[in-house]
Amino acid sequence: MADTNEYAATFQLVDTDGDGRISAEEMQRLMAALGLEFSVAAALEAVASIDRNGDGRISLDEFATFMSKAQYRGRHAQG
Ligand SMILES: [Ca+2]
Ligand SMILES: [Ca+2]
Repeated sequence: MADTNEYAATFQLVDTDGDGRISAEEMQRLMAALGLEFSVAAALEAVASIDRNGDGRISLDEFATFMSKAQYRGRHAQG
């Protein structure tokens, strides 16, 4: 089980309108903040890859699941 508390602060930074869901627009803004240029299509694709219930937005739960998997992969990719 992913620990949602661990990712809540990050999630809230990304969820700029505070509706509890990360939209493709917010994903695009996050990538821009990270210095990456994402087209709307790429942002939609990124959201779709993290979205699990098919509502087209990322909930905290979905975000935490994605982040914990990403960290797991990252840790094991090193070396
Ligand atoms: Ca939002
Ligand atoms: Ca969703």
